[in-house]
Amino acid sequence: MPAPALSRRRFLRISAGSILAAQAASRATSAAAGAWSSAFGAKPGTTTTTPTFCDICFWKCNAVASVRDGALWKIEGNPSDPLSRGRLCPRGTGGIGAHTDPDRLRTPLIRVSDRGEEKWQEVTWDEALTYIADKMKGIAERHGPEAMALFSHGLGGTFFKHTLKAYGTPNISAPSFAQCRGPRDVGFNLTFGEGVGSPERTDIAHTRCLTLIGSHLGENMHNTQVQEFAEAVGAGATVICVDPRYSVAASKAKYWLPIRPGTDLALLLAWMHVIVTEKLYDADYIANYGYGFEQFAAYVQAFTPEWAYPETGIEPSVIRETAREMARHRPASLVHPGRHVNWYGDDAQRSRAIALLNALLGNWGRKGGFWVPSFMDVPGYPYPAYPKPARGRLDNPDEKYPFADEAITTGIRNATLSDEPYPIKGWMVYATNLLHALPDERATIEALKKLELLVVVDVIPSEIAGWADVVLPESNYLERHDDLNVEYFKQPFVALRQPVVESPHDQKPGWWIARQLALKLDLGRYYPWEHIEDYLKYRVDAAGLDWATLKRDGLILGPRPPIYFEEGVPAEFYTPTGKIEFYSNQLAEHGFDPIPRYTPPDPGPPGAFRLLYGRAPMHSFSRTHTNRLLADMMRENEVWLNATAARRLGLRSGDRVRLRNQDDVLSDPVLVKATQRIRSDCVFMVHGFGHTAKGLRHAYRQGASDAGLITRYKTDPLMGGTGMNINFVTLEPAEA
Ligand SMILES: Nc1nc2c(c(=O)[nH]1)N[C@H]1C(S)=C(S)[C@@H](COP(=O)(O)OP(=O)(O)OC[C@H]3O[C@@H](n4cnc5c(=O)[nH]c(N)nc54)[C@H](O)[C@@H]3O)O[C@H]1N2
Ligand SMILES: Nc1nc2c(c(=O)[nH]1)N[C@H]1C(S)=C(S)[C@@H](COP(=O)(O)OP(=O)(O)OC[C@H]3O[C@@H](n4cnc5c(=O)[nH]c(N)nc54)[C@H](O)[C@@H]3O)O[C@H]1N2
Ligand code: SF4
Ligand SMILES: [Mo]
Repeated sequence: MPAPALSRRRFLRISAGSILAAQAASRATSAAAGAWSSAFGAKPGTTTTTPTFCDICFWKCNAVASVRDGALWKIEGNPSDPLSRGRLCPRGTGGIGAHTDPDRLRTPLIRVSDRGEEKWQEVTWDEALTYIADKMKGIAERHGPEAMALFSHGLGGTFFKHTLKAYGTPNISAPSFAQCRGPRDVGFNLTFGEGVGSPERTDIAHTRCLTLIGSHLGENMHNTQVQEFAEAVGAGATVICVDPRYSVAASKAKYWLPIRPGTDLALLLAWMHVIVTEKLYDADYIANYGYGFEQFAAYVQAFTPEWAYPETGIEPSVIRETAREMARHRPASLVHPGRHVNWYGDDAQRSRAIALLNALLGNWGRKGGFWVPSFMDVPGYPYPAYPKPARGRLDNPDEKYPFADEAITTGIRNATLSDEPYPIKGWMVYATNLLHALPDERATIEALKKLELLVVVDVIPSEIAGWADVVLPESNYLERHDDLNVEYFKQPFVALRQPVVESPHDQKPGWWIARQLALKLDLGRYYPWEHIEDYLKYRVDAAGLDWATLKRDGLILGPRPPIYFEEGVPAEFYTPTGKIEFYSNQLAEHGFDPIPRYTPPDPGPPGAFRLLYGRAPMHSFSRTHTNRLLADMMRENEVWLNATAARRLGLRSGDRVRLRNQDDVLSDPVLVKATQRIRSDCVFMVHGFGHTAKGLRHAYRQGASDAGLITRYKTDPLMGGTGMNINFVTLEPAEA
């Protein structure tokens, strides 16, 4: 386990009393917007609207869904929502297509042939859940309940986590740590004593200078961030965009730095060198709040822009100019911490360097930098205590990764493959397509083959569902309740997801599935409530909030508390020294570099391109490609290839190629996009395409899968994250 100080987090808590005024205000808004009523039992010719929150990604924008003549008609942003501010992203608006998707899972299925052959028998819920419960009881008897693991992504997993904890396993994990934001939060935690959270605590709206290191806002469609980015650009903020690719964000930038991939840490050290040697940093802020600045200042002396130039390919004059520009605007100068940061295996240290650069700008707790979030105090449900597992978590044996403060998905996979530190016999997988989300698909398949039980809860017949023994079809987010969203934000709120329309077939909500499974496992005492509304109402009442108001408005806002040091938020840092740690004793004690050190990336085989990947505005991960509305805007992905390199290879835009990686894995055919918008040492593709599950009729073999080519990864020694930008490909023409 990490040192206790590392995971210590304190936030402002907002009590129920202070909310009453805000509630009155929100009632006024919703009365003006017309009262929202339930769509169930709606008469023909009528339109009903129901507030809920979106689940096409994890941003959880509050939305208002309209049902006209009994059919889902449109979904819009909820005007009183601080996240969406009344506007959804294209994916949220296209959520209708998730409800009407003809490829959806319709009934529970049990496998009737070999794993992965996707041959099923339709069964009743009772048959499916009895089958699973019997298998789980057998696993618990023979191997202990810790031999079941749960992979679960998103809020919908709440009740599966509850059932699995009641069953007695500590092995619960999500790809959001070791495949997404883990290194960033560890790097910031080591520096400021807190992570950046989700939604990120970045004050993009008020910044005067925004530095983006790969964060491709505009393609990365996290709603609030994109809106604030547009505002900042509109207000004339300087944008510095560091990306090997001319991203949408780069097109808004004053400076585009097309960096050699994998060398960002060299650039960060050189920027810090300039800011320190030219004394451009916030000296008072550092004197008050910094620890180990002298050692840090001495350390960065060596990293001149001239040193960084051959590494990064960025001219020394540009490094100096951008460093000065950044410093000129401090503290309203923000170096975005990014989100998906598992790139090269040194990611926690790169993220720590980003944190240190921000610290030099004196922007933590300051307007235009990082605000301090708060949340409303909503008590949990008073369940009986969970049984104490006989064996601890197995994803990080002997604390090999001492700063991993969440479970490591790939650690559970390793344990499944090696039976060390103890065997894993069953996986339950909720809302995560592990074959697209985890690197090294072959290792995942090997692990799946070893299992005694694989249960997948999904909404479409995804690749991971194709390997399951039992597939459970969940009601879509527009058709169900989930747990409350108690949001940590600059303006805290509590939000309700509630059904807008009925499930079209025999799908069931997650809470119902998890509860029925618990009953079959003789764990009924963990579900004293019968319907989720009883559970939700309990929590809302216990928080002193009004259930009827929440149902009607979809969210209850707390008052906007102070969010900056200058507004009176105490400047506290929850590191071991209570200061911003320019020098980290914790890291030194564990044998790591106390100040980040740069190691050049592996250049890869001659003639090969580094494989980079990212987002498209109209798709989420691997989950939206059967959504007919979203697929209409983008049916397949392309491989971005530098135009000069394309000419050399005799390729043109619109040609179809296959990508072959360093381990001889060949992709499906994919269109070439020959463009000057990318460096000549890398290619780029949008993640999540190239589906191979046969039930995904509309998405089947459309485009190519980046995940399939990510056979290698480099593990972050601090926290176990999987750096995935270390694969290389060559291109060959696809046969007609
Ligand atoms: N190669 C590669 N790997 C990556 C990434 C990458 O860019 N490239 N990105 C990484 C990042 S940043 C992240 S956050 C992760 C994301 O990883 P995941 O969260 O696993 O993302 P998806 O691939 O969309 O898989 C989600 C699955 O949940 C299902 N689903 C959708 N809605 C529901 C629902 O309401 N109920 C249920 N039960 N299931 C539902 C979808 O059909 C899909 O099968 O992937 C990581 N892995
Ligand atoms: N539309 C849409 N939006 C999303 C999502 C989605 O699925 N769809 N997913 C959400 C989630 S969970 C996440 S984590 C985020 C991920 O989005 P972000 O955190 O913004 O970005 P990444 O996926 O890390 O990075 C992709 C960008 O990094 C660049 N890049 C690659 N290698 C390097 C490098 O070595 N150095 C530098 N400087 N840049 C490099 C790529 O060219 C690309 O522009 O997006 C979120 N928003
Ligand atoms: S950012 Fe888009 S997809 Fe994500 S929750 Fe908001 S509207 Fe939905
Ligand atoms: Mo992510």
